Parts: sequence; structure tokens; C-alpha cells
Amino acid sequence: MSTPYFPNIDKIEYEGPDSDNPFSFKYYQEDKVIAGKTMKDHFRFAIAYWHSFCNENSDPFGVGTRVFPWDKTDDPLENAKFRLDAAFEFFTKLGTPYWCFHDRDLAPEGDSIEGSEKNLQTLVDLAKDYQKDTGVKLLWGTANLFTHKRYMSGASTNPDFAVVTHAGAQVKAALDATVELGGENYVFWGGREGYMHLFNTMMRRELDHLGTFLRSARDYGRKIGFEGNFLIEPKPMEPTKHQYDYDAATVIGFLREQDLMDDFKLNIEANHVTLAGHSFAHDIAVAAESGMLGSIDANEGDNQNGWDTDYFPTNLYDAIETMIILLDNGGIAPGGFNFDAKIRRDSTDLEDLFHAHIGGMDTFARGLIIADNILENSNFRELREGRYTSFDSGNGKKFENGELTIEELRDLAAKNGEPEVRSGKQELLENLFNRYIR
Ligand code: XLS
Ligand code: CA
Ligand code: CA
Repeated sequence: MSTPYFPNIDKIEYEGPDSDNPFSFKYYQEDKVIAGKTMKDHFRFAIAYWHSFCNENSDPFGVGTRVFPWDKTDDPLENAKFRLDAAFEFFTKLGTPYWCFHDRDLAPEGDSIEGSEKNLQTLVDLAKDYQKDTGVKLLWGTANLFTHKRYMSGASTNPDFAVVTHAGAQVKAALDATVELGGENYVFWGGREGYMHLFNTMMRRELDHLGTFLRSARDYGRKIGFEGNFLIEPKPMEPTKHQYDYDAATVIGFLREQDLMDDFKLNIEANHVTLAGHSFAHDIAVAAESGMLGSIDANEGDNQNGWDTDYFPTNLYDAIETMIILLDNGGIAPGGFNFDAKIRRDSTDLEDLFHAHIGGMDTFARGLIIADNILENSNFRELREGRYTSFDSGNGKKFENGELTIEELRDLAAKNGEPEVRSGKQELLENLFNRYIR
């Protein structure tokens, strides 16, 4: 590492909830064991390279507001090297074990396929050394198939085959980079895989192209030795009006239809789930309960609007709900919690990036502590599971096993008469949940 980019900030340490030091963790203690695992292993926190080091906080109405000290020259490839240096300084000071990138975050596009591959390889070689020196690992890599104008009508679902070939070239190179850096997962987010209007779209054809493309990427990945999960990241819209990977349930149906269930899982992003009209916990539960939860993009939307605001996560309630599901489902590995979140346009100090991540890590760490406490010390599970005991034996069990006909159901109803009214106990559970927030 050369010059420090964050000279006034030391390694962030755990100081506990009573500390006044804003550059300390109040709840995240990487070695603390909860439910049989360290916090570090529960979360496998990752930094999103794009928001933190590439995005100067421009928005559709205004230019960037952050000044990046790593943008030192007019040469984008040289700046990419300084950026990598700054990023690894940040990762190590924060103590996050993983990072994630898009090909184009890491290295600029060249003026040919070969040129782009060469730029990427240059940065991959450097990143390999940084990873070795710091122990920071790659949670996932991905290809940016949405910024370049050629992808305006989609990448693998583009109506023009010539564009699909470019998407293939980029995914091949991004897979090569991911494998070379020991990436544990590979993500597909279909920002432009959808449509703006059905008038000019053959939807069935595009969906099949998407499936074929994903199978070819899977085959290549396996051929070059990638053993991790391929992940699809659902999102209902933005930038397209309708995205094909709408939400967890839609994607699972698509993966099943396209015979991709064995190699693919889901990367659930909180703000995308709320954009789809669900609670964050809903899609985590849909994915986890189908054995399809691969990884999490931790961020947050805003209750007052329907945008993908990508706030850093501060909602403790959501964090507790998420951690209850994860504790029940054996955790998130080989996925992790990637902070796909950005600081606000008027958060212009370099140190704001630390405040944002410290807050996100502490929110989930506190959520884990509370979730574990609820599961271990309250009757939360009994209250939930108790509602289903009629399926644990007798005819209920037979029904669950698919051993009763509809005629038999009818006869049982006739014989047993009107069921007893049984409370769902929602308010009791809500009170219990709140009582443990302390
Ligand atoms: C955008 C997505 C994107 C993916 C990776 O909304 O969250 O950043 O995570 O391409
Ligand atoms: Ca997002
Ligand atoms: Ca994301």
C-alpha cells in the first residue's frame, strides 16, 4: 500500500454500546461467538466496490459531489490502480473480510474486446496481491451489463444477437477474473433484462435466451473450475419498467423451468424486495425456505417513496427478522452480507463512508444478538410452530404426506364438525419481539 487515503482513521475496533467514539463498533465484535459461530462468520460482510469507490454520488439531476483522492491522473487505468489501493486500505481499516465488484468498476472498458480483457487482467493481477497481503477475500464478482449503450435493450435478452455476443464476452472475462481471485460466488443482476413495452418485445423468446445464456455461463464457469454458487439477484424494475427477475418466487420458478436449480441460488437485496412490494424478510424467507438463499445485499429503501434509494441499513427491526430466519436456516455461507448501499449525495466527507459501514455492521450485529436471545430465551418458536401441531400426527400428518384424497377431507369435515377457533397471537408475538429490543 502506498499513501494512506484515509490518514486520520485507524483500524476500527469494538468499544461497546457505551462508547462515544464514532469510529468504533458498538455491537459488531468479530470474534464474539453467538449461536455457535463468530460474528465474522455469521455475516461475512463485504464492501460493494462500485458505490464506495466508483460512484461520486451523481444522480439523474446532478453531477457528483464527492472528491476522490484516488482520481489522481487523466488516465482511467492508472486511476483504477490508485482506487484499488484506497479500497484495500478501507477494507482493512474497517475489518470486513470480503469485497465484491463489477468488471467495469475494477478496470475501464478498452476499445476492443481484447483491450477490455487486458485492462481487467492488469487489475486482477494487482488485486490478487492485495488479497494475499491483507487476507481480504472476494465474495462475488459480476459483469456490468447495463451501463454501456449497447445494452440499452437488454444484454442476454437483447433482440439483437450481436449484443448477446458482447454480453457473453464480458461474462466470460468476469468469470475468469472471479475464479482467478478465488471468488466464492458469481452474481447475475439483470438490470436491463426486461422490457419497457410489450409492443416491441417477444417476452417468451427473451426469457429462453436468458436461460440459454445462463446455462452457457454456468458451463464455462464449471469448466474453468468455479465451484461456488451462481446467484441471481431479483429486482422488479429500474432501470427497465419490468425486470424478468422480479422477485424471489419469480426467479425460483424461472430457475426450475430452465433447469438451473442445481447451480444457482439467489442474492436477495433488501431494497429490491421492498420495490417489489414485499418486506425484506419476505424474500429472505421465500429463498431460505426453498433452500435457495445464496447471499444478501444489505441496504434499505425509504418508506416515503418507491425508489431504489440504497440507504445503508439502520432498521433494527428488519435486521432482527432477517437474523431470526438465518439462525433458523443455518446461516448465509458461502454467501455473505454485501453492503450494496451508497452514502447520500450531500455526505461528502471521506470519513462518511466509515460512519455508513460501521452503522450497517452494528445494525446487523445488534439484530443477531437480539434474534438469538428471542430464539433461545422466549417461546417465539413454540408460539409459531404450535399453530401447526394438527399436522404432526393422525390425519393431518397423512395430509402433509399427500396420503388423503379430497373425498376423505370432505368426510373428515362432515364427521368432525366445525373446527375450534384458535388465535393467531400476532399481537402477543409483536410484544414479545419488542420486549427483547434492549
Ligand atoms: C442494482 C444492483 C447491482 C447488483 C450487481 O440495483 O443492486 O448493483 O448488485 O450488478
Ligand atoms: Ca439497489
Ligand atoms: Ca445489489
